Amino acid sequence: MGIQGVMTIRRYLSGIGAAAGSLLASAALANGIGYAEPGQIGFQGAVTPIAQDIESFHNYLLMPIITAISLFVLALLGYAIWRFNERAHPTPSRTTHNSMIEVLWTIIPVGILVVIAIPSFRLLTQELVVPPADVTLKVTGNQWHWSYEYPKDQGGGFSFDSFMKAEDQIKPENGDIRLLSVDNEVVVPVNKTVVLQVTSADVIHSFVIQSFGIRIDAVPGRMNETWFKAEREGVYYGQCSKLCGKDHAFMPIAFRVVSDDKYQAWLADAKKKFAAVTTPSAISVADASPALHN
Ligand SMILES: [Cu+2]
Repeated sequence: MGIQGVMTIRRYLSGIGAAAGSLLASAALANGIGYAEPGQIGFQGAVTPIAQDIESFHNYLLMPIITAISLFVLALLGYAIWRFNERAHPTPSRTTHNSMIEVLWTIIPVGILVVIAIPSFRLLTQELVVPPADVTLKVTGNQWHWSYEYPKDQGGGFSFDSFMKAEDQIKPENGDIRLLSVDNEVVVPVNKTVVLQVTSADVIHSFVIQSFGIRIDAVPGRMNETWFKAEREGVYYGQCSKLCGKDHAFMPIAFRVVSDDKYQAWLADAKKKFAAVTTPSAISVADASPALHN
């Protein structure tokens, strides 16, 4: 083969490389940050350290182990079918015990579980040990919407309900997403530790925002705490993740992460806008008896 041929092959190979590269890049881009793309496989883009750790724990530890075990079992199965079928192996062995193999198939799985457990517990500790808060928010699940309260000592002192936008209010040109956008978004500052105190006014709901790596149950009569520190501005969506009644699928969560200045400006506006409503308990009374609410 002459130099011409080598060049052609090289061009061809680099073409394949570029195609594979752009395929990979578009696959990575297909994962929406803050919401799921149609046909997406894998996690929504992570914007907190915890969400990044969850993602790498899954991608670089769990997936390789699961894949290796599945391939190993498949190979064993194939080997047994090929080697020990009746035609290939007419007189079967009468062996019932083999101490070596029995010790191995106990020790090796235990070893694998320990390898998984150590980083898993480390991750759980990070999630469950709540650091000192820059902003604290009370989140209440209701059938079927979320309400949020900003405490007074942090410049808040108001609360509001957040309902899913109806189909006819969705404006894709404004960034609205069907079944996810809400009338009142929660606004929080970027790079600040936000602690959420989560409870419910009626049945058990579950508060989840994938890109923040948070998932916590909202249980009536109980307060659960979780936290996040978003490192990127943007709008991040979540959904109720515990079957809570007929509109379970229609009580989305929308958090807008903004710069500190924008957050302070929003806080000042929101205080006026939501001044009429004081506490979530006042909201639930108003919901139950509209006649009391003027
Ligand atoms: Cu719910």
